[in-house]
Amino acid sequence: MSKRIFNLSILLLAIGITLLGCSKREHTNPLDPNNPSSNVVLLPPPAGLKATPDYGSVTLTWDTVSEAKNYQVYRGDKKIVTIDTTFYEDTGLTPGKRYSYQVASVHPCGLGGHKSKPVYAMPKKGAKIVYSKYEVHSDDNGDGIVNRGETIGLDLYLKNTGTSTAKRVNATLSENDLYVTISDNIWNILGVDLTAGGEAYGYFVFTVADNCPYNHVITFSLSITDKDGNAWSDSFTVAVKQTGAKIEYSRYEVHSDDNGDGIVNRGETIGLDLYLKNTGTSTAKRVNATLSENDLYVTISDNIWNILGVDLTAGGEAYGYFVFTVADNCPYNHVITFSLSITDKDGNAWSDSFSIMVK
Ligand SMILES: [Ca+2]
Ligand SMILES: [Ca+2]
Repeated sequence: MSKRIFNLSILLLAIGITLLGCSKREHTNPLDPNNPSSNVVLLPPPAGLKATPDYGSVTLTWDTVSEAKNYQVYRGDKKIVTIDTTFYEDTGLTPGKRYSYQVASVHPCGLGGHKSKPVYAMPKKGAKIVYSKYEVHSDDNGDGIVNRGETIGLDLYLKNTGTSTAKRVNATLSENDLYVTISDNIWNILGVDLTAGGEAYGYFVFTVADNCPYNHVITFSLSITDKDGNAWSDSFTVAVKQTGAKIEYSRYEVHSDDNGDGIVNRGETIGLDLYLKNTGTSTAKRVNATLSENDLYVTISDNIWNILGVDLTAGGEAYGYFVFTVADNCPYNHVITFSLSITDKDGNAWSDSFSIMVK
């Protein structure tokens, strides 16, 4: 046998003995004289174990043990989970019953160490009402998104995450926001009973100011009570978004010209029906458009879309009237490029352009 192979054999033997010590130890009677002495030193239990009761649950937290692979959590004598975090929420517990918990550190080879000293917790009894979710019930442009300048009807859902029924639940909404005015702040299903796990919704109304910045986040506070004198507070946020409207140039028609042939000729004053289209996903409110050009041969005399303030629904089209004059010395086949600047009430701004050839 060469020296190299001999060394390899020694190494494999050493690994084998280590693995044997690691895997057998847990199942071996320490009084058994055949118990192989192991070089594995079990890890100490984590310090700082805390048990915090909630409604029907207990949350455990503990300090990290630096060498631990993971942790074994015991409820009473029963190992309920092996986990690699330093927290665990034990749910589905009986309110009012006392539970004990211990945690052990697991060595990288898989052996669990000694358990920590037990800690105790008693899951709470009773009702607990919290914010669950909201849905936009109504808004001005009908896209279901909270936009600035809109009055919003909000379906607000509350949930009972406790263990018993809350009777005659009442909720009021408040905020401390420069851009928001609540006009209906009382939950309109006053007095509903909410069973454990149950959900119910009420209706609130608020208005967002015209000058509210986009992506502004409104924080609402909820104050909730029930007949039995319980009181809870919760909060939730609503973001103010830009609308999904997008206004673009669609087409034009010559509404009037000097010789009545419907063609733009030099020397003519042209009345133009200009069509705009909403290719976005929500209504653009109070649309405004102005026309401009940078052309030696063109003078615009009416550059404001004359149907100012029209609302354009998603997919909708509307036209306005513009007037311009083409100079007498404009070359034939000259192409005029017009620019469009478009805005709406929600502060959206779009630009587009189109061209007309002088024949
Ligand atoms: Ca909206
Ligand atoms: Ca003409």
